Amino acid sequence: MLRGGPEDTICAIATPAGEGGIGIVRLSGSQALRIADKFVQLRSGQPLASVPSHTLCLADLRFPDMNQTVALDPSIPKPRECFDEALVVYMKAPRSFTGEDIVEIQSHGGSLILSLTCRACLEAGARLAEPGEFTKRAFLNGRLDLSQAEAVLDTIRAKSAASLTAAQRQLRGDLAREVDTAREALVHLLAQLEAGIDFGDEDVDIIHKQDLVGTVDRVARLVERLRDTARAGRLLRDGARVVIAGRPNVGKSSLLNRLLKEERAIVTAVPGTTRDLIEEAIDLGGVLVHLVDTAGIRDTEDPVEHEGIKRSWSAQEQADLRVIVLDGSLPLSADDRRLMDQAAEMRHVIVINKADLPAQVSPTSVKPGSVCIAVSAKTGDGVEDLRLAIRAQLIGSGPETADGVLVTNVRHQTALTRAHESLVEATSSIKDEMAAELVAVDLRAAADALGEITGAITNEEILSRIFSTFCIGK
Ligand SMILES: Nc1nc2c(ncn2[C@@H]2O[C@H](COP(=O)(O)OP(=O)(O)O)[C@@H](O)[C@H]2O)c(=O)[nH]1
Ligand SMILES: [Mg+2]
Repeated sequence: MLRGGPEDTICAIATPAGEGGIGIVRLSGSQALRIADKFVQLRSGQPLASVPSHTLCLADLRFPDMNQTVALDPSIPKPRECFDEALVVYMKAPRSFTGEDIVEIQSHGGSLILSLTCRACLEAGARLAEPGEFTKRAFLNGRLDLSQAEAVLDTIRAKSAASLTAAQRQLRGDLAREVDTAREALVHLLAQLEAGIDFGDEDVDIIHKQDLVGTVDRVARLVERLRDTARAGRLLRDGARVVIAGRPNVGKSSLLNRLLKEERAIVTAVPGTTRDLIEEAIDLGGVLVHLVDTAGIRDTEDPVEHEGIKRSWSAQEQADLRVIVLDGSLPLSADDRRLMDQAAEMRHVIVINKADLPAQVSPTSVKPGSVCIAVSAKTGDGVEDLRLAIRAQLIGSGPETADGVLVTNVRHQTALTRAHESLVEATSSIKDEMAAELVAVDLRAAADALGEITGAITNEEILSRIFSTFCIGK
């Protein structure tokens, strides 16, 4: 079978495996109509080609009397009779997802029906699509830039409202627009600089140093702002790990249960009850959070508890945020201090629990500069404030996360970092009165790094790395 040719007409089952009310097989390429015509018979008796584009038509699916044996699953005999009825739509190029002629066949969602439909496509001359090939064609045909193509996958995989919003913004081209603005400013500068280089530096001063510094600085700040959204963006996309830590019996497991709104972890008055890590996901205002309850930190002789405490420390190290729980009805201990000190350099929230009991710890007496919330896991008081505090610590509450562009993709983040480094280099070269050629090299590197994000600069290796992570049929 031929592989990889962009001129082939490709087909794939576009709906997930298993049974469903409907299932869709997609055909894309110049031969889509001709191939569909071989096994799709419209009830109206018209040929599919004569129906206006983007119109759903009722049709029967039936194998023609052909003897080819390009079998998808040869163990299944080909039915002689019509094997399903379907709604079929033809989308004429370029007004389709891929920018090519597309035929979508919406049959009943049984795996046998869908594989027979695919088999009919193959026998009529299509080949099976590679993972992500439809989206790759959309990119190659200019329907999407690379960041939008990646957003297709993020959209499909989104598990929380916030990650879906970020993916949708990217899919609509918000990131691409910002990146393009920055890149175009650099390309414009480069043209001016290169003109200056060509004329020699004596009498034609095409661009003033002040203008040059000003533009590079403006672009550097834009790139830096985008890059700095990446941490929050990644947390929004993948979810955050929040680890609840503290001494035994301060109420960590009670707090986990409160946040989950279910009795997930065992709560007892016996210190050292929780020994293994307990992990559950919650939705914190649209942000997916993996909450982890841990063993209480103390000195112990018990080998099982000791292992649990080791796991608690390593979970704390890997956390995006630590919630350090104190028992507010008892004076602070050395272990409490140690936990807070260890968390100081990381994102953390301090919780003074058992606020329903007479207080021995006041918020002002704990760590200055730390966010500190009084709650009662028993009554639920303060738990809502804690939710808000955790969310704010994770993704901030600034305008950039509220409605701006978020960088959620590591590939974009590293490209932005490289672009920024080159711009910093360029700035210092300009200030040091270096030759224009040297400045141009850095500006070119920055422009190219930005171009990688949208795919203005790309190569087959980058493309296959990106699209191979897609599912077949997307
Ligand atoms: N009065 C009061 N008791 C609490 C509160 N939170 C937890 N406890 C009690 O403290 C004990 C230890 O709770 P637990 O959640 O198992 O603590 P952990 O060892 O930190 O996981 C249990 O008897 C809980 O009922 C609270 O907010 N107020
Ligand atoms: Mg516990």
